[in-house]
Amino acid sequence: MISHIETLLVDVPTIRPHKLSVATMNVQTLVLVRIRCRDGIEGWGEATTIGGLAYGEESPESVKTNIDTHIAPLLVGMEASAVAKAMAKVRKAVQGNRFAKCAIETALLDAQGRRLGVPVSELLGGRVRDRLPVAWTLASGDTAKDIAEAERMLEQRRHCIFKLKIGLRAVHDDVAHVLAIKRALGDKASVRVDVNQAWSELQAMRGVAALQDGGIDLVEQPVRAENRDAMRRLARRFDVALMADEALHGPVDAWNMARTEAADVFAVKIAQSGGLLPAQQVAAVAQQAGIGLYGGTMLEGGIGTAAAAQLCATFADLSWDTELFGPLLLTEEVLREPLVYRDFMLEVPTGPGLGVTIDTDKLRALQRK
Ligand code: MUC
Ligand code: MG
Repeated sequence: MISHIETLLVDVPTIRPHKLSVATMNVQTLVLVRIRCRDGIEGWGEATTIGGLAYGEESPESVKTNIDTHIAPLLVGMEASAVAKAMAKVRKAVQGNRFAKCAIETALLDAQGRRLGVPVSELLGGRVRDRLPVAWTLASGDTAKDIAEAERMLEQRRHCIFKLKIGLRAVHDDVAHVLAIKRALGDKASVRVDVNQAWSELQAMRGVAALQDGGIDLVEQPVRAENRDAMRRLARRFDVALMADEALHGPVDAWNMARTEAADVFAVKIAQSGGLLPAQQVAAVAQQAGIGLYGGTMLEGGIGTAAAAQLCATFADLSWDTELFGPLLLTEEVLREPLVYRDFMLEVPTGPGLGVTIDTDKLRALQRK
């Protein structure tokens, strides 16, 4: 039986400013959820977003308030091992709030995995892989710094796929920045960009053409999420892979994007999808439609990253890799044993549940009072 649900806000400085078109991050606020059960088992989940309300319509504070006030009371007293039943109740009673739902579902699955002695990946049908290729985001805002950072990552064999955050500057300045990095790295790396919705369709036509000519492998969400028609026209016009990110708020969006041929690749994110199970449905739609898969992140810490890794391990086809590097962008680790990044890969934890142990003393110290 679910006996107690607690939410914590944890503010962690980033290792350097992380510049997106929607926000510059110097701190990441992790929203962590702990579910305690009558049988002594507990589970953890995470609902982290980017830049307060700059990225999505849920803020860390709204996630906490809505879980504490509206979601937890629905669940306390319910059977903890009936995860689907608990989530059906939440999905029926609560509109939207996909990040909050993701944290709750993650914590319930973590607890259930621990109860049964299996990793969450086994509850999702089982693994196809134990290691995931991980991209790194270059977003210092400075071309020379980004090149030096990429060279370091290649040398350390940590990342050979780089995603560049653009959309803040004029299109030709952004393109010059990206192509300078691509020229410096050559064939040693895959270079991709994320515009985070910043371009109009006309800007995108100019920008994507130049990026494609310069050997860039993928362009992520160049235009507004709701402008599915522009995405479709861009996908049809260019050969470079076009990826949907903010446009995907779960399986219904996935189906509509697939039906209208509005993307070549889906960034599958557990939080944006509303949980691991809905994210698995997003992936299923993609696979049926011949759309490529990419394991996306909201720059979560160790708990959310482990959860996403458990899901991505179940994808038969993961042709566009993952970007599950969130913990590496943060100055503080909330896990007792950090996730293992080695040889350009993240190793998917093999222990029960999410396969990670929380450092509760550390968490108490970091927790927002
Ligand atoms: C996004 O839009 O993809 C993922 C990696 C990163 O640096 O930012 C996030 C958000
Ligand atoms: Mg993105």
